[in-house]
Amino acid sequence: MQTSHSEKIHSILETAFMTPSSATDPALVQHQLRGNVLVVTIDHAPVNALNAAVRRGLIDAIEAADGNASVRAVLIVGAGRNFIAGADIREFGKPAVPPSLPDVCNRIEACSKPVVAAIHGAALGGGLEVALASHYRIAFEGAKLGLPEVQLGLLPGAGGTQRTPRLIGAQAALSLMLSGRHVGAQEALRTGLVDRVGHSDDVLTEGLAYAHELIATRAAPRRTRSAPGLADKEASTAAIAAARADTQKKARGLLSPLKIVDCVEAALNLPFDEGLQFERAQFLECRESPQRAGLVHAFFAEREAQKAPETRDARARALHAVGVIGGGTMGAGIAVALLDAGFIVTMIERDDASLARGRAHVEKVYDGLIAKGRLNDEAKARAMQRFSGDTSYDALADADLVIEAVFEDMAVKKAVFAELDRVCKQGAVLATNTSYLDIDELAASISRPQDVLGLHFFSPANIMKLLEIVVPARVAAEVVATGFELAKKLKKVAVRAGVCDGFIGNRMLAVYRAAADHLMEDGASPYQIDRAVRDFGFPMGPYQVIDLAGGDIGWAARKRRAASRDPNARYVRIGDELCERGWFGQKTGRGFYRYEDGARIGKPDSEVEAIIDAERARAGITLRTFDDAQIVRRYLAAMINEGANIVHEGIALRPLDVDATLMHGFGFPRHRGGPMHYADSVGLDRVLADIREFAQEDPLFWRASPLIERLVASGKNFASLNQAA
Ligand code: 3H9
Repeated sequence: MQTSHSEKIHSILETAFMTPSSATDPALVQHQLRGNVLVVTIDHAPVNALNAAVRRGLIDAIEAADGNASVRAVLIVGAGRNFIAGADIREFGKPAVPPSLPDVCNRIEACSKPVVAAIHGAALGGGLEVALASHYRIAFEGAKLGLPEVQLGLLPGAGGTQRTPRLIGAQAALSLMLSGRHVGAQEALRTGLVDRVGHSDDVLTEGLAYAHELIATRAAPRRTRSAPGLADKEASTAAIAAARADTQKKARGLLSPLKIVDCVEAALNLPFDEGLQFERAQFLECRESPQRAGLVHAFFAEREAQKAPETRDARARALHAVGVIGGGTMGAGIAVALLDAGFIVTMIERDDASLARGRAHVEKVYDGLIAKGRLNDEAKARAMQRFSGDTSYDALADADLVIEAVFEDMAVKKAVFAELDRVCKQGAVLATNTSYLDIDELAASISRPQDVLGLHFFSPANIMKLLEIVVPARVAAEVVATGFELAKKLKKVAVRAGVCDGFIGNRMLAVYRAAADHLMEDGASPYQIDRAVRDFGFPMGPYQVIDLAGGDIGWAARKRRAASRDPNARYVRIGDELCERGWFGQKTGRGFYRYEDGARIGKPDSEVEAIIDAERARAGITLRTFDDAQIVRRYLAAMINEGANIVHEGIALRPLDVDATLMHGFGFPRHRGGPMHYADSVGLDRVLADIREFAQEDPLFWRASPLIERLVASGKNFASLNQAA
């Protein structure tokens, strides 16, 4: 459908008698008289974002419509796959260029001829606001309408907060703007966001037919500013109060959600133009905030991270059938992620009993979703039809990709890979889900190292968005490209990582957790550390995470690494002490917290505090107090410094890859844009000064990254490295 529409629009653009709408950029908005309808086409690839030239072009087009007596109606359409994806996000943070989008929307609304918006694909943010300022709206099947500004730290700032509630009521408008979710054409029709749904493939023809119908019935411009959606003042007041109470609970320091509620209140209580002014002031405050900068950085970082050099240079191999080795929590989660993306999955386990357990793990994930009402039995049955299990590797002969998720032990993994080498067809991608083992060594152990890739999922693998694509030295570019293609199909954020202990995420985790341990031994309680980290914006503090994942996992890793640890490096034994008592966290009812009667939220434990005190005494620590800000400074400095080392060594391609990793795999607050963006926002020189100050106490742990030193010396920041790949 979209192709035919876009082809049509482009063929119109190529015809004669076209009037460029903007002297500065003639191609972006075109208008052409088709009979008595002025067709205004926005053609700004890839998503018709409303940059200055498009805004100017829209005003010119409406002026042209008003000034031409032959024009009886206006039809606004988007070329390509979308109507309009919103304001041009790349313009934020740069000097504003007139006309502003609110002025454009007001001009459209003031047009003396009926204006129809024909919506296909995305009509988001400012794009939907253009449609709301139009007088009539038709949305086509497959359209995505929404006001997602909140996800960028903004609010709809081109009349959206004033027009939407007038059109669909306060409650529905608040729900749309506070969630940022997209709605389809049918739902948009039901809520009153649009007037009709278009069913044909031909947006232009059906849009024109609608415009002609309006002309024939002498329909007048119908301005949303006068729509009656807020007529029931009592219901609107109640909806606003409820949204405010809910948002106060959930917003966690975010600026724009409460401002959205304030704007809807202004829509209810103020005349339209005053409401617009109020909205503008709130919008500008959000636009200038560091939260907006962080969230826009996050938006681009997760898209840029997908553009590894191999995805440009090589073609992905075809993927249909996938094998998963191991039916534990990780293997089952990976299997579910694959099934959800439509793959045929074969699970391999060593014997029937293990296979039955693996299958049960997979079913348990689906049953959990059914219990929460997110899935029905039929959908589960459909997914399970594509699932099979076997105890023989021979069942993988036709697999296009195999992902092993067995025990973290090099010898065990090598044995698995030897089998894969034996049975898999030529060209199959052989992937390991190892968290830290040397994938170069693993690849070198078989006859086809060019096919070996790291695919590091995070638990629960069907939920967590992050997928580290770990690139060993001898892998073929097309195998790496296949990893990125898989991530796209799984709807994951893929980040390219080099081979090292822990890759990007877990390597950083080890360091900032050590910084937390040092703080704890020096005098901060784990409860204070968790609170300070949560208040910064992480969903959980480090000790809550340990209790959730199981303290025994880190304990086993520490024991494994004991022999290779630098004997001069500071080592905090508190975690080991807890594990020696069998306190592994939630699953054992005790860890850093106490979980009474299966509670998921732990309570501080005085016995843990006594153990910490004893360890402090044993280590001869002179106790100090830290305020929350000091805790966060150390925690973040350790994270940023290791992130810089990772970029310096080429393990991550750019700082933005580190940001995407921490945001999608480790709960780094999105509105702060990831640790590297955060470092830039506080000033890299300040971070370096912190590291140097902390180094006076522990020079071994706090060694400033050469990359930070170099950037500070040359007056640059991490952002300056994000362009180069
Ligand atoms: C707003 O409107 C404020 C107003 O209320 C008030 C103003 C006064 N600008 O995602 P994709 C780029 S705030 C600039 O991979 P898809 C994107 O970076 C805005 N660029 O494609 C990528 O570039 P590249 C509210 C944008 O098909 C390319 O387009 N709107 C914008 O998977 C393709 O993007 C939003 O928040 C933009 N607005 O998904 C909508 N949008 O090729 C944000 C995209 O160089 N956009 N790009 O990597 C989206 O949700 C998705 O991009 C969309 C397409 C669903 C449209």
